[in-house]
Amino acid sequence: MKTMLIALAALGVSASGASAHGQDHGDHAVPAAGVVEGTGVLKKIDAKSGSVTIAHDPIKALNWPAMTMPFKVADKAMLAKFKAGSKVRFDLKGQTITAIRPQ
Ligand SMILES: [Cu+2]
Repeated sequence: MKTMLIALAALGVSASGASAHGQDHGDHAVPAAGVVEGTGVLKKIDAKSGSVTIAHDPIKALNWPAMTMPFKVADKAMLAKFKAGSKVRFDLKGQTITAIRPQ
């Protein structure tokens, strides 16, 4: 019985660690891999501040699950031809989108 409780406690720790990882992956450091490509749907475009909210698909290279999150864009002009609802493909360097194109 004692052994079982210890095993459950260990499971609890690793499970909560995993979910925190998923929830706050937006704060992760820049991956060593450099530019990574992602796909998703534009939810919100803020051309003035140069940021977008994307419901992105899982990004395997970063071990990110699918989620909706904000990104900065390297150049605001890149956003001119997009609308909320557009399906896009984007290059990501850290938390910044360096290129974006229709999917
Ligand atoms: Cu995300």
